[in-house]
Amino acid sequence: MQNGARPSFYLIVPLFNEASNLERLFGSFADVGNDFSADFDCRFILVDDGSGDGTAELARKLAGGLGVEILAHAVNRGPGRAFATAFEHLAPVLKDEDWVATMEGDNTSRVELLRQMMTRSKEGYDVILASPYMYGGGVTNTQTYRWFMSYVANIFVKEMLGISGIMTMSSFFRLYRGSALLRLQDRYGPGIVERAGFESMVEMLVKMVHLKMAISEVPMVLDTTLRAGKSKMKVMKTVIGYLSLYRLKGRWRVD
Ligand SMILES: Nc1nc2c(ncn2[C@@H]2O[C@H](COP(=O)(O)OP(=O)(O)O)[C@@H](O)[C@H]2O)c(=O)[nH]1
Ligand SMILES: [Mg+2]
Repeated sequence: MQNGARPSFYLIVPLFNEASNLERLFGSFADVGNDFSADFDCRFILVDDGSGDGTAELARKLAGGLGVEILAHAVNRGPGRAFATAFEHLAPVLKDEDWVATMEGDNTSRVELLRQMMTRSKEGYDVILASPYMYGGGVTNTQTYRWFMSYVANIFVKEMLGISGIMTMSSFFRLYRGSALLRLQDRYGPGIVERAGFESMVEMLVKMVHLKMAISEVPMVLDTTLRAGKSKMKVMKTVIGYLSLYRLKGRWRVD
């Protein structure tokens, strides 16, 4: 998987019925390769989560020559399980000096921000979040009610978990230091996250806060017109998922 000499830059993307977004997504992989392949071996890890629209098949067709690995769940298990599958897959090869980015598969994660995220992380951060809710970020072309729900959920989750100083809790688009993921794996197991749903992104941050990791953010404007198709997030399931974190956060504490 690695040629040993250079650090790796891994990009993990969970996919559920994203066939219509794949061509553009692979274009983004080429952009990431251009930006990072001078310093890193770039590897793209896609996790197809039981899609019924031919996502995995199309991804295999488009993958040629780009350093893409496609992992697949036979049935839909949720984005948290997809991330756990990818982190477990990385566990045997991940090194301190590697970097791991995670992002959405619907082209709403703006990959050109990865350069800025990398610059920021070199100041010593363990994770950099792409943040629609910080100053300079934003959400555009989204129905007001959807934006409002997401905004309120973000505030509510922070209040519930007693976390302050982080503007965006739920974004998929992040850049992790390899050594930070290795510490998380050491403490919480190779998959790191145990929640199956969208709340797994918040779980990950709770665990990082418990381990006193350094977290920073860069502003991102989230533009949902960049994706083909609709959101796959199930609202009630996600609300229940967020609430379940309250019960679990104590169990994840480190002392
Ligand atoms: N593995 C997996 N990924 C999912 C699932 N639902 C959504 N995703 C992916 O998670 C990302 C975010 O989902 P999306 O539908 O864009 O949610 P939104 O951005 O909150 O509207 C996208 O890359 C989806 O393909 C799922 O059940 N399993
Ligand atoms: Mg999305």
